[in-house]
Formats: sequence, C-alpha cells, structure tokens
Amino acid sequence: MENIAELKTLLSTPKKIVIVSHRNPDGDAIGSSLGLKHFLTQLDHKVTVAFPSEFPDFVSFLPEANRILIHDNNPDFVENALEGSDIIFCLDFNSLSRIDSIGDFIRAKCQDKVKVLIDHHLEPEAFAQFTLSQTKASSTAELIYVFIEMLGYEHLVNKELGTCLFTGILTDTGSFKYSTSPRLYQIAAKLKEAGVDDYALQFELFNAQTEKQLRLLSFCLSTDSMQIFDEYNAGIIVLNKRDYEYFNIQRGDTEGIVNFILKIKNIRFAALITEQPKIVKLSLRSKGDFSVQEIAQKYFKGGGHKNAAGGISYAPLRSTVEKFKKILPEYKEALTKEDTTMTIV
Ligand SMILES: [Mn+2]
Repeated sequence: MENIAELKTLLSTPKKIVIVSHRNPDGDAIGSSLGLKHFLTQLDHKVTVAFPSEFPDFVSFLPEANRILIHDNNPDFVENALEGSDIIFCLDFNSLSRIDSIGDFIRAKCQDKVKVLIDHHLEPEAFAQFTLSQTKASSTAELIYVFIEMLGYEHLVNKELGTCLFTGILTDTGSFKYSTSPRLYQIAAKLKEAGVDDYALQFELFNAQTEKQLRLLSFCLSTDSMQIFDEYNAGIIVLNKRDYEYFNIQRGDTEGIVNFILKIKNIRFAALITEQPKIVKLSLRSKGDFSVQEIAQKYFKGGGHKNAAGGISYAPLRSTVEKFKKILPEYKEALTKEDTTMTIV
C-alpha cells in the first residue's frame, strides 16, 4: 500500500465503514473481517460487516459474529449500509465478481465510495483506491495485522481482535501446516502476547464436528466415493445427489474432507467433487510445488491459491469426473517428478 499516510489521515476522523468479503465465507473471510471491525471500532468508526451468503456455524462464537449482515437474507440492510458508507473494505477476494450480489451493487451504486482491498489471492483487480495485496501471505487475517502495523496501531491489538485474526490464520494455514513464513510466526507470537488463547481456539475450531460429519467422512474414505490414482499421485472423493440426501449434507459438512486424501504418502493432488443442485463443485488441494490454481482456472472456471483452489462444472457429475481423470496424464510429469520444495534436509 503506497499511500498509507493518506489512508491514515482519512481514518483519523470517524467514518461509516462497511467490510465485505466473499460468498460462502470461510474462517479467514470471517476472522479478518471481524478482526478489522474490532480494530476500526476502537478508532471510533461505525463499522458493519456484510457477506453475500451465510457463514458456517463453527465460527459463530467469534465476538460480533451475530451482527454480521447476510445479503441473501437481508439485501436491503446490506445495500443501505453500503449506500450510507464512506469507506468500503474488501477482504479476502481479488475481484468484485467474486462477491456477486454485493459486487454488482458496489459497481453500480458505490462509485463515489473509497474502497480498500486487502487480500492474498493472485491477480487482484484494480478497483480500489488502496490495495494491500500479498499473494505470499498465509491469510487475509495476517495482512490485517500487517495493515494495523503499517498504520502504527499495533497497541490496539487486544484479545478479541487477536482471536479473530488467529482464527483466519489457523483456518487458512491448516493450523500452521502450509503458507507459513517467519513473519507469520512473529505475528502469531504478538497475537498470543495480546491474550489469544490459541489452545482453546484450536479446540473450538477443529474439535467441533458433528456425529453426522464424522460418519460422512467415514463413508467417503471407506467406499468407492474415494478413488486413488497411484500412477499420478492423485486422488478424488466424489459425492453425488443421493449422498447429499442420505447424509442430509449442509453447508460446511464437507469442509476438510478433501485434505484426508493428501494424508496418503506420495499423493500430491486431491479433489473433492460434489454434485450440487445446479452445478458440480470441485475443491482442489495439493502438496508442495504442484499448483491446483492453474487447473482450477484452465479447466473449471475457478481459481484460488497454489495449494488450494476451487472450480465448477456445468456438465453432469459423471462427465465432470471423466474430464478430471482425462486431465491427469497431462500433469503426470509434474505430479511424479521429485519435488524439491518437499525435501526436509
Ligand atoms: Mn483467505
């Protein structure tokens, strides 16, 4: 962010601020948004957080989560807040098209508002006056801390704010398993010093599954739902409409399932392919050097990060799975060559 001084001046008097993030908000979208809210509120701004769609239950314990506005449920509330705002913070997405309903409204009706983009996805769109985009950052939550530091307000980081940011960091790094850096560990230390109970937080976030979710996981791993392609160091888990009905799968129930495939030694590329009411959704994950971002973008109208990306297909489930399998030979070399980034010593 080049003109941070200008933004600091702007934030030196009370403003009406709306923070928006992406559809199906994850731990980072929510953690970074609420963390930023707790920061801006201390500077006497009036702050509203709004998402296009509902957030998962496992983060509802975060302070102020109950005050988040959902556009799907109350479009008027969100649009009124946006229209009455001075500044719109856009977190954890790289383009207004990623926040559909809210993005359209911002493009059409909020041209005069100051926009600030803070994000770690590739290829940020140039729609904001202030952009803090670092694709190497673990999470947007990490960047919120960096942003607070750039403004010189680290002393305002307290337990509430820190807990929100720590949530974003934990969920986007799989508890410090990937996208880490010396800076991230330093920030984690600062958050812990500010009072974050990381132990309790890990418990709250990751030991909060329902019996249904565990049984669904067991089904995925023990039936034909999972297929492993040893030749390509790849694997998939497929869930069809009947599985959705049988397990009564709701939003968030499939969270994390794809990662279990990567627990197999040598598997570098994993996909969860699910049949949704109108589309087929793909969650792609990888280990090390192998980029799933490219595959999501090239074949499945999606994107994301090197090791975690998502996409969609309008073809039926079966043909989508076939298409996926046909792509594998193209990446055989990349998936089987020695990966120096995964060498320990
Ligand atoms: Mn993120």
